[in-house]
Amino acid sequence: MDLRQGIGLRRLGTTADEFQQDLLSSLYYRRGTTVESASPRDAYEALALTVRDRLAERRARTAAAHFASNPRWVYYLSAEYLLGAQLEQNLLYSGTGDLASQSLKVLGRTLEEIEDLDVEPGLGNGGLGRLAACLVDAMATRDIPAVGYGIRYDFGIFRQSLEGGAQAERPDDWAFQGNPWEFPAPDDRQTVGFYGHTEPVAGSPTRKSWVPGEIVLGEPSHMLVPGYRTETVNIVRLWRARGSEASFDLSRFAAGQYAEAVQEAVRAENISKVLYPDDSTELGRELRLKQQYFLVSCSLRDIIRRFRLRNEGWDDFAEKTVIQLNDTHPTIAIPELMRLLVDEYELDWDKAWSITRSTFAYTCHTLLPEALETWPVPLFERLLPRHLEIIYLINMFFLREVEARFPGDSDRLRRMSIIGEGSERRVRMAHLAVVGTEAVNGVAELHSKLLRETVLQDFADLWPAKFQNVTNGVSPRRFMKLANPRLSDLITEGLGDDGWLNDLDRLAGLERLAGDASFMERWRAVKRANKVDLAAGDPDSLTDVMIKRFHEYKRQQLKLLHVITMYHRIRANPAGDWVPRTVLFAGKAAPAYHAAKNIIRLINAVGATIAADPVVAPHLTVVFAENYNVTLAERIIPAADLSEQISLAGKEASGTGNMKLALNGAITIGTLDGANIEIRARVGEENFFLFGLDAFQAAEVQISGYHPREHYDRDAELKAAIDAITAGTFGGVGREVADSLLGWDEYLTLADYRSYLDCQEEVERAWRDPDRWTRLSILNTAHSGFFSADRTIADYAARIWRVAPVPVPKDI
Ligand code: Z2T
Repeated sequence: MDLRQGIGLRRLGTTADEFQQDLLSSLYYRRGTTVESASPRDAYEALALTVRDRLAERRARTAAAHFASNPRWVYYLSAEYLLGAQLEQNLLYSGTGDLASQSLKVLGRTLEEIEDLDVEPGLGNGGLGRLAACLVDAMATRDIPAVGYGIRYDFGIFRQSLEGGAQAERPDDWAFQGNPWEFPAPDDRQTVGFYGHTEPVAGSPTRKSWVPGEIVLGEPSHMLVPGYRTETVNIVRLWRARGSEASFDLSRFAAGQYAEAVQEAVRAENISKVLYPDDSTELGRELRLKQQYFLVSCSLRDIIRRFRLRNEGWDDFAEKTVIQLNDTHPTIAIPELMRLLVDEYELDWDKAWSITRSTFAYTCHTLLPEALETWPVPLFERLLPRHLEIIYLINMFFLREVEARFPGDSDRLRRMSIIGEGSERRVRMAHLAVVGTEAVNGVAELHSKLLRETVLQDFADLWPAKFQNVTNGVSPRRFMKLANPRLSDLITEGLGDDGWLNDLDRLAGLERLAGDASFMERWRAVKRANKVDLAAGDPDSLTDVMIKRFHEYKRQQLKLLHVITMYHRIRANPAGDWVPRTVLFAGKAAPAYHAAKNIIRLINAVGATIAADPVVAPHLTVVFAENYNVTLAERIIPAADLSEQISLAGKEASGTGNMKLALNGAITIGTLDGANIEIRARVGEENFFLFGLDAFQAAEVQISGYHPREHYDRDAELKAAIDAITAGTFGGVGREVADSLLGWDEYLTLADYRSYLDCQEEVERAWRDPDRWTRLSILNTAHSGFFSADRTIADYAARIWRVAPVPVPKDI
């Protein structure tokens, strides 16, 4: 690649005049309209293109610098990205916010109204997808040469609304009006095969030729991922499935068989049609496996193409390439790379295996058994026959290695095999991911430890050095600067400069202001103003938020039992000195997850009962905010006083909402689970509300036989809360919730109830002392700098990827 690629590129103007000229050019020449007839949408698109141009110029220089230095590249493979709205972020990262507000005046528009048109691409479910977005942000900020690969779903995560208090789902046609942030790259399209059969290759014992039965095109487009306060602009490349030209049957069309004429194309395009809306459960659907292979096949060929631009042969491939697998979703990349190397590039098996193993690394995001992906062997065999053969070979060599280390331990072989031999044979993707990678990491200290000691214990025995921890982190730009400008300005003033935005440990400097009366007063005023903006409940009430996907292990039902108990207490003593609270829930439930949807319905029924009760309503409000997404999170988090992180210990791998809330000065009430433990260790025990069983105790309770009814019988308030549900106090809604709590209570909700209620009283004691609360809040922010995604990326870069930054010169 020619170093001069970026030279001679016209630098775009940085004055208000020049920006306005470019805005008008975008409007006239790219939107094809005029100032007089420009709609708000035209203004939005013209602005987006003008801002995008500034980043594109940096992107061109980034590409030139990266290709010139031929570095080790990081490829992040993820089935999900929750990038959030792009306009505000790109204004910030290109430093054009003021220019944009100024220039929009010529169109008679304000930036605020234009920002409302910026739709977030909801290409993910929750934590895992948002983590991918925070990590690509931090990779660019840290000048790491990286590409994120994903799927460009036509429909993102469903839009949630409440109908009669129950969750209803509508499709999310996010790009219906176009997406100005995306660059199509049709020249880089790939073809992907499915089904068919394999044939032996004459003269080679290991090579096979795969004759697919279906061919689909993958068309890439990319979104720009700028770094903050640096020149680097990386990309996220998203693949969209298309039928080939041959998939349109002209003769059928001519015969009037319109549906049949396009059926093959429709089948192809269905692959990237919709994001599977399951957080932490696996459905095992054929289309999902197709999506995974589609992502992997397109991305690996693209990675090889990029490697070939700068290198010859295969000797340097692993040295120049690291591919991070975001959970097991892209794990078929391991047999796919083997297939490409052995069958197509004719490398011998051992050489191919050594390249493959040293190219990949795997991040695991769960411990829940139902979230560990396995695929039925017959399905695999039909869809990806050659990959199954390769997996069998990988497994054979692997089990030989185990046998050599642990001779005669057939139990161990059975446990560790990539093929599970239950009532039906299944491919265990997590096992494949551990066997085929150089490093495996969990996403918080406790999670990584439990991985080593439980689900992956046999593998940790065999390869102890392979297992690592990399604690998650979040983008301080998006979740502080953009989401909470008031607090960010105050922090900058307190610290003297805004260097903290890409060096988050500097927040520790706030510690000395935690007792400063005027600073505390202003801190409180910021929180109050954010609550006024959010407009959910009285801004002077304690804003208690539980915002995350709905899942029984996260225990929204525990929060609800607390709400019902508060309701009972207030009714019993209306004149009591109650701490006014607004309890805000937000989150989606997987559409087929009935138990979670019942909890949503019950929350709304309880909320309605409370709102209609003149005795209780002045003290307690329950709000359910519909359609939780990144945009809504950015509004709620700055307004939160109390952060609910109450999962059963040992179940939440990390959590990242917990980090965002702590950074914004919310105090956590939480169990010793996931990253809560690390948050508590950093902010200090006295600044964190801890309750409940720890992971060890929870496991003991479950092993020794758990009887939820014993808690119900013993605790009058708990009994009253559950009885109110069954007695119909909330309109008869939620009986299934009560039945499951009393019947088996898989996540020990009742066991932690009393401890949780006691802890909430501790919370109220702190709240009644505003200075104490404000101090807690400031200290939470001050000591959460570790949870920057920039630190997470520094850890991956040093310990897993072994890559160094490649700064992009301004004058390349
Ligand atoms: C997901 O969001 C998470 C784990 C999954 O396991 C799947 C999805 Cl879609 C397969 C979450 C974890 O539940 C959460 O604890 C963690 O913080 C997040 O991933 C990012 O690591």
